Amino acid sequence: MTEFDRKRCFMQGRQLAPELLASLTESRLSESTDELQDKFAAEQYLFLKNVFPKTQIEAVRREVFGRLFEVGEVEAKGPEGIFTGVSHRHDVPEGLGEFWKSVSQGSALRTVSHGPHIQKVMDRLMGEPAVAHDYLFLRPAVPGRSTHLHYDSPFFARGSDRIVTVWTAYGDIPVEQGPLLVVDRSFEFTDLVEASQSVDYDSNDTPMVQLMQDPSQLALSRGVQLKTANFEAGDVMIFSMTLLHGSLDNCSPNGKIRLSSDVRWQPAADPVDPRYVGVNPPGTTGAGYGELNGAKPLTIDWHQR
Ligand SMILES: O=C(O)CCC(=O)C(=O)O
Repeated sequence: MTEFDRKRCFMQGRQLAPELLASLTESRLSESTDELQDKFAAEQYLFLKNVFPKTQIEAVRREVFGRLFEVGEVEAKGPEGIFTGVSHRHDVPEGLGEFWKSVSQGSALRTVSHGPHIQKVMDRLMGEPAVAHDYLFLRPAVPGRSTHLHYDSPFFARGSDRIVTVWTAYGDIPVEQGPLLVVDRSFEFTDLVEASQSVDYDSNDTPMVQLMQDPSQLALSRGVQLKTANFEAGDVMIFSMTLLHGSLDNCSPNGKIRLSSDVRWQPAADPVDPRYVGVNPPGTTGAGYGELNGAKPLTIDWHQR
């Protein structure tokens, strides 16, 4: 396991207290299904190492950064993913939403995010046939971007109550480049969990569900740790709707973009929220792929929800 530098973890410009930080528990697909299911039940997450081969991850980087190169956002067509600091994305004739839909439906990306390998993993972990939502949240995070702490349940309050998030690292993402962070045992914060479960987020008028509180203060007051890791290309985090999570600030000094996707999976036997299904999924608020942070030119700040 690569230890991470606890002094290099920031969220929204605030340095996280090094003594509150700890490593995510690592898991591997070579462990037995029982072991993996027990670990998920105990911690409500699985940090699965090396799920996808580097060649497939590289293909995703080439595909996505190739599209961002077309709109002037990255320096080269290849897999490097270095932000230029400018964007011509507003000029695409099809509009921002259609542009982002086509990037989000790229074949190399979908081969990883929705392909037979992850399908087998999710069938196995769920212990029954699983299905992925078609709607995919692709996140190219330039330096300065991060996601505030939140639970996912408000966005997936319809359909199945057994949904999980599958977050995939498309490239090495050391802590200074803004990987995922979870608040350990936050499924036990009954007040916060119940508050999040009372919200069915469906429009921009829904009150904000992200927590603006300093993550270190929150962890300190609840007596828990903040867990993250130096993610490697092809690592996957699977977590429940009742685990508080966000992402670290991307602090790359050379403009390296953090690339990840998150997709929801659920038992196929359960009803699926129609907002997240199909070639033109409406998305959380009905604005399709255009409502996502990823749909914004990389020069524009992310919204909070
Ligand atoms: O990648 C991020 O910045 C946030 C991911 C997230 O919130 C999620 O996967 O639910």
